Amino acid sequence: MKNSRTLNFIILMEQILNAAKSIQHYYNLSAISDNIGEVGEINVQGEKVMKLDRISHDLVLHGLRESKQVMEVTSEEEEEAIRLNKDGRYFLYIDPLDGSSNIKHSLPVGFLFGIAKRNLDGEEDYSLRAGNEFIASGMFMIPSGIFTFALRDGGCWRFLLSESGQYVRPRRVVMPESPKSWELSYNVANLSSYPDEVQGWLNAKTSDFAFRYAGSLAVDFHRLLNNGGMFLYPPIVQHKDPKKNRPDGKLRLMYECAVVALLAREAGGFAVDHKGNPVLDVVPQNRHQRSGIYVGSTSVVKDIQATILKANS
Ligand code: AHM
Ligand code: MG
Repeated sequence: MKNSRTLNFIILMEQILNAAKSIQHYYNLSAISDNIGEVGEINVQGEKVMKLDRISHDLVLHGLRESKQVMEVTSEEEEEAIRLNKDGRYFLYIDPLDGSSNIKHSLPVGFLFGIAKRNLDGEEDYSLRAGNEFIASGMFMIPSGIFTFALRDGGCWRFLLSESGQYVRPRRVVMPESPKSWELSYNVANLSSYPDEVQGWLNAKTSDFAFRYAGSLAVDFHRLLNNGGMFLYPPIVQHKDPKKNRPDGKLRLMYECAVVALLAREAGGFAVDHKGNPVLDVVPQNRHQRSGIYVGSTSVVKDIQATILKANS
């Protein structure tokens, strides 16, 4: 018997929720079981792989494989696409452990994912999907377990994890309209390396906002959804060591930027990339493509978008 569409999605989500709980379990045991260190490998991003990065990737993959619903996975931890089930319905884009530099301090990290559907009308070409083709995206805070989930055109929702391991008390997340609580979140150490127009905007506007930066997209964005304002990771183009420039930004389009862009949109916000294009419209050319990002309250993001477009016109 064939499963209904809804049942297929529920089966997939059940595995994602279980994987998040398992990551939380390993995170909580990581210091005591000596899993906070590095594996001794460099990942496709040229970054050090932490033991917990690898464990989290394996846990999520195990769940996705078990679900039998997934055609292909793109993970921050694997250079190539991971083909799972040729009859699966979904494409998954995952950052199994975002903010790894927080692990050794026992500070929070996140698990980010985006979901797109296979081509149901004909042969699947395995093309890379833009964020506006995602049907859902989500983010778990670890170790609190708080789960934020966006369904395309269905809103952004937050669930708490009960003591007995159930996701409970769904609450709709809408970014606050009042600028009173708005915050800016960016790595201020990079300020002088940003494009001139971004530096100019920040110098003129920073004092209108509070400032917060945890150094983990999941953590910083989690907070921003509650308080409003803007998280930004602009391109680095004027570093005094030119080898450290990142003209396309640092964060990854498919499993970081597009994931938070959909969450933001469903919470009433907006996101643009380093060229001023809406993040959700960008069709990836490369699985691990980097992107600049400006995400948060719509009016703030539109304001910096206008500045970027004008400077590049
Ligand atoms: P990662 O741990 O998945 O590699 O994530 C990269 C992190 C993001 O979570 C965060 O926003 C950014 O890198 C912080 O970078 P920086 O230390 O340059 O401010
Ligand atoms: Mg990450």
